[in-house]
Amino acid sequence: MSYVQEVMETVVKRNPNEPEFHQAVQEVLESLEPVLEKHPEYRTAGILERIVEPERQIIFRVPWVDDNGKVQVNRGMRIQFNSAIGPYKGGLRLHPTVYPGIIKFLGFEQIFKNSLTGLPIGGAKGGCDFDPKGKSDAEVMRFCQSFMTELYRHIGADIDVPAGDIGVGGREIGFMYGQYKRITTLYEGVLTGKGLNWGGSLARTEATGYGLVYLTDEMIKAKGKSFKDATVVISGSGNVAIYATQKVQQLGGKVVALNDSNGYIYDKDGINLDTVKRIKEVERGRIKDYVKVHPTAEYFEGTGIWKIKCDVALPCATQNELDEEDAKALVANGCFAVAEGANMPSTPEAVKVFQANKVMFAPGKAANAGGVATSALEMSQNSMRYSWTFEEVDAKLKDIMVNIYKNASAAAREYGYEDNLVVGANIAGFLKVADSMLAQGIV
Ligand code: NDP
Ligand code: 2IT
Repeated sequence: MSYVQEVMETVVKRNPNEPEFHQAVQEVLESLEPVLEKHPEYRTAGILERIVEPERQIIFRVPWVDDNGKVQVNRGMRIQFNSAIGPYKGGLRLHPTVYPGIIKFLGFEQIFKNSLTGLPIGGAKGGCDFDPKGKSDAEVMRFCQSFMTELYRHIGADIDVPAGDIGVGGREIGFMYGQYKRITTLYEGVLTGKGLNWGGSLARTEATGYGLVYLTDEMIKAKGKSFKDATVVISGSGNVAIYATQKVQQLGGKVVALNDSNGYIYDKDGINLDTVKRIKEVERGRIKDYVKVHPTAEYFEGTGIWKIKCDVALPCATQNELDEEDAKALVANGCFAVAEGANMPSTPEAVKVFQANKVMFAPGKAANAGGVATSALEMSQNSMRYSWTFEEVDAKLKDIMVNIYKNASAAAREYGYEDNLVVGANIAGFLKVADSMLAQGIV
């Protein structure tokens, strides 16, 4: 049995019933085969056995009282995966589907993503099975305060710095920051995605979506394509989808569809982003409300967004939202590039379809790294007690995304996988972490 197979077996055995985690590990380990062959020292030092096992997993009770006076209990967690290259860093997800298998897959991906940014941040993820939908601001605040009342003892500006993910935006970060400060008396950069008046970075809100489009632009330019006049389909309508749409529009592309977990909108004239921002960022409403304002647009209940004809597809909602059938539909409709704003949105079968049909493909850990990269820039600004302008942060973000593309492409080429950014991103992200682990001994 190969080294990779051996480690994979242990992962499945030790983490039963966690298919998303198995999927993320399988993809990374497979693409490391050529590296492991060239560098037997990684096996000798047990790098794979160690990298697939989180350094620390914290699971805790989150009790809170709803607006009817009823006691509610959720399960919170933080999985601190790897601190070889810096303090733990990664988002918090609030969604009813959260369980350790989801947080482990996200935390594992985060190790390599964070390494690709070139900045000194380790990998972690956390979250809770709390559903923010339909909750009042007061309920969200009581939940966030209770969540932080346990989490605070495990984090710190130089220990572990959480941020947003699905269901966690500026409002939630604010409530959590307030509670952290109240308990510890520390005014420090313990969370990123903070408000601009209290330590947040300009361009962090836009960063994941903008970064996704910067990297995609670089990838398609290399093959003589551009966003100018391209038709683009984007899934989701949250933070990542909104700012990806904005950047595509700035580059002259036309975004014709967006969705949420209920259904999708198709606007042949191009999405009006002001309407989407009002519905999603202000009213916290549903995407179907869009057609009330734009009656020439159409709303379709359920899935099906990938059946729309487009040149570029940017999945920005959630894991495994784009399957083999969707990938075939995109190929049949002439789509030439797919880049993942979400974490692991394409199933392994879908990725195979893209690669077999020479569709340019950028995996999430490269394409959506702009969010966490800008979080690391927020940490730097907090340490300096200084803030950069929007233009300064945006320029750094762009530079980081271009470098991620170049480094992943170069790693793919070096190991004989020209144009395979899945392999390239995994190898480039892995090497820096693995060499740091080697240098730091068996820990
Ligand atoms: P938001 O909560 O702002 O938005 C999530 C969007 O995805 C919503 O439109 C939501 O619809 C939709 N969605 C969520 N779950 C599902 C589901 N099970 N089925 C269908 N649609 C769903 O989150 P973000 O925009 O921040 O995150 C989107 C993705 O990007 C996630 O995969 C996240 O891990 C990833 N990401 C986020 C980063 C960030 O900085 N925020 C950085 C890097 C990656 P609904 O409202 O109906 O639930
Ligand atoms: O998946 C991700 O990279 C994020 N949700 C952002 C994490 C961060 O620390 O900004």
